[in-house]
Amino acid sequence: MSTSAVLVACGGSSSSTTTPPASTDATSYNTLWIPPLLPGVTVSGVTTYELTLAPSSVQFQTGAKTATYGYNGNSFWGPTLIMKKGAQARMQVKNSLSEDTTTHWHGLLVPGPVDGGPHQIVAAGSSWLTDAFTVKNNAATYWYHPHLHQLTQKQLTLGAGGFIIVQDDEEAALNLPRTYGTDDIPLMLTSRRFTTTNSVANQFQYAVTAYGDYMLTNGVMDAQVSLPKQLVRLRVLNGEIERDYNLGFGDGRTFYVIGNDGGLLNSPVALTRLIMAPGERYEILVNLSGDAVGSTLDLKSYNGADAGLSFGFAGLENATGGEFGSLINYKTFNILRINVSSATANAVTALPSTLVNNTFPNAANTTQSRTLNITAQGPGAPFTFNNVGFNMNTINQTVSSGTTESWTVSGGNIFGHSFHIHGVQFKITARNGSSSAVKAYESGWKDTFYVPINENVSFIAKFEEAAGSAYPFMYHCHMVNHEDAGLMGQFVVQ
Ligand SMILES: [Cu+2]
Repeated sequence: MSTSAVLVACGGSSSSTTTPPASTDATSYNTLWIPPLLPGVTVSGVTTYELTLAPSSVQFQTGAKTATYGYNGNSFWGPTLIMKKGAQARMQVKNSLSEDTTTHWHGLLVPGPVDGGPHQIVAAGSSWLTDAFTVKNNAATYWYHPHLHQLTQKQLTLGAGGFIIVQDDEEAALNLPRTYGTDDIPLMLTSRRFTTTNSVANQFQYAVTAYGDYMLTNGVMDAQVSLPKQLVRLRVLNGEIERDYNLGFGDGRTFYVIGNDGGLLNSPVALTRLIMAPGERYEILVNLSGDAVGSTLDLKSYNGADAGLSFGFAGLENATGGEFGSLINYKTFNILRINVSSATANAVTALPSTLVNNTFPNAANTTQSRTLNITAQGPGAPFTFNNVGFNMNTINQTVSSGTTESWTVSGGNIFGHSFHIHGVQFKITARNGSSSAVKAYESGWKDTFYVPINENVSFIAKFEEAAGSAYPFMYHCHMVNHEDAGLMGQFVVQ
């Protein structure tokens, strides 16, 4: 069976660009928007993905429309890029904004000049075409978003971002749901606050807060979707500025993590709650086979007092507004209303017992260890790594190409954070020094992780993508308000 044929041949939602509908009524629902697919244009064996970032607007609230950014004519977010492992690809980004941007391919194994970090500026009105690269990533869910220093929060808040789905032969050989928009659903989770004139609040560096008041699922408030009575795959991205999610279903049912940021797990992991920090992706399977057609099920985030979370979890603050509050902080809130519909032909109904056979970097080959402590000079002061704020002209770490390193990131005693590193997929080896404290559901390839307050996380990675000082790789907190304020460093691989 051809994965791509199935994936591309799905329903009408994949071929049109639609505007996320508005919601003013929390007791009614709006249809989930499924981003259109962008398979790229293949010439002489190289597939080019063309993106154009432009201003747009969305009727989120009654009254004035909200000014937004979107790629390829979409009013918030962008198309889903489809790539095949082993193929040749290149990216073209046209910037139709009146300000500079960059486009980072979060999780892709590409060299520094292709990575789209803060140095790779696409000036207002100009275009950027990358060199061709080989798609080296495993089948998984990745994403793209702006990464211009001190404007990342603004541009992401306005809606600039999109999914990347990589396919490979191992994934294609498994009996998994993969009909995009039908039983294989991308879900981008975020929230926004609006000003009295319906502008998106919190766009700018040092904004009063990064928390939104209204949940947006694929850019849609109060989203609902019809899903067939069978095994369904959800590709979940925490696309937030700052909020952590603690996902679960309204009836407490067990679901299954099958994939992490950079690939499938060795086998599915059953659970009822899943914590996701900004930037992380988890692919999950939920079994609707036993649900009645016409019944409903809610995907929720359990961020309230009764969820067993501890201080430092972003969104647990007990306030409805202000710098550290939001209307959906410190509570359970809905992410997606699911309406169960009839099963499709050839429905997948059985959970695979095993998935892929991952070979992770060998700890015995580690030649260098590094420690990054998240530090702050006190409440209100920007977070830094090892007391050094980000500087575009400072290379903070030098990694020897082809070597395996062990990094430990310590979260500090102020807040929990989300750590992301460019240019590699890694394996989490310990939490607080304990390998057994690594959760089974995060045992796969990762590029982003949650580091709770007063805890540390260790990982090993083999650094095989090159990056020089002109276009170095970044490591940073993926709470982009923290990143913009300086919780970022850069490294070369040479
Ligand atoms: Cu942070």
